[in-house]
Amino acid sequence: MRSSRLVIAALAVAGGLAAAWPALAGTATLKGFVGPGFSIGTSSKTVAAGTVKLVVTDKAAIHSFHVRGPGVNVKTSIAGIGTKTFTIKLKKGATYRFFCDLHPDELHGSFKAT
Ligand SMILES: [Cu+2]
Repeated sequence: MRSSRLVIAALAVAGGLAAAWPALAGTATLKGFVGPGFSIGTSSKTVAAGTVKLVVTDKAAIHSFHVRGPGVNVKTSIAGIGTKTFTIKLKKGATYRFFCDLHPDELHGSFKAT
């Protein structure tokens, strides 16, 4: 009785790992930055649609990095600095805008999911 339960638990763990593995391998990475000074940008103007790891480096205590578009609305804080990673899901053909919440007219840009 006891050993059969262990086997079932082990099979469930192995199945879970197998399911998670291909998703991790296929995840694209997009880098975003804001600061120092009045600068904002991303590592690319286009990124593959689907699950994307967005790594934002926020070097300014007066800016945020805010990304908005279909199904996505993530941001760093204005006062905070440092690196923050978001897992976002991009829709094919959609345009995503990024900007600073405090200076949206000066600091903004966009990228497209292809
Ligand atoms: Cu700002």
